[in-house]
Amino acid sequence: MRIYDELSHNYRMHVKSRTQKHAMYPDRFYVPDAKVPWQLPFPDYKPVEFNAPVVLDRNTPWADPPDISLIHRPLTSFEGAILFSKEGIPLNPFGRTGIKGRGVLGKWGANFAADAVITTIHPQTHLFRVLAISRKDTGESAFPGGMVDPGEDVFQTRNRELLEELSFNISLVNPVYDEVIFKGYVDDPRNTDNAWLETTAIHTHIDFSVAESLELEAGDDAVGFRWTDVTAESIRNFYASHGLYLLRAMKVFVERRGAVIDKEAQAIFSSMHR
Ligand code: RP5
Repeated sequence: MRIYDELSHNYRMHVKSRTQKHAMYPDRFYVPDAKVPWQLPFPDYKPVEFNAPVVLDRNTPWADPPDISLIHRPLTSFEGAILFSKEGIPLNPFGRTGIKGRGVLGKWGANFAADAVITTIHPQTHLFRVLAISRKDTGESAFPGGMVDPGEDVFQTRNRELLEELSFNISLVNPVYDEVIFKGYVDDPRNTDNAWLETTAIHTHIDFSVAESLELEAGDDAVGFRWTDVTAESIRNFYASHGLYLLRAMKVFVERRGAVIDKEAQAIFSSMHR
């Protein structure tokens, strides 16, 4: 299967949200592909409920109260109207995950994040490179990013996370391009039936000379970073659904800017449909 079709299929079926999990989580109840949508009956479905102690702690400022009736903000999603259980609990818009509760996520329903997709193109190889961090929790390559704090817009979150995770002050850089390229569900291993990640991914393309001049240092949730060549293999190895957003970002960029890119990227893009 071609990489874009493979990643799109896995994303729509939220394979990682059903088969991977945070280290603290109990095993997920097995949800076969055919039983993912809530609309399809699954009378034997008995997922364990899990809420991390920090999420239940009243002194955790970023966590909602366990009693959902005490929440007064509207529960929203980039994916449209949220379904609710009979008890008034929000249901994951992509379907069953095999775990109930909020896991390690603070908010009932969507937990909103912002991600920085920073790319450049090597002038000799014409390979796309993307700035990837190694996540502290899983060790996987991921975009720098994090949760949107109250009162922040997504650009402020993106800028703050770049400073915290890479000591990168993006406001000092003159980008070729800086645009929101994705808003929606993230197939994240922390997702549960009742709490999940949604993100706004912002694609920033910078000249190679600018990329080379950056003095970056890993910090906070990032235990390392590197400029990663974008190949089919590196795209597949990205955390959550970050590889899919990266593919989309690069394709849109190439179409708009007519950039010279390497043969592998051309082959990948020619297999993508809008
Ligand atoms: C991902 O989790 C989002 O796309 C974002 O990269 C990240 C936010 O969570 P933390 O990095 O703050 O744990 O799903």
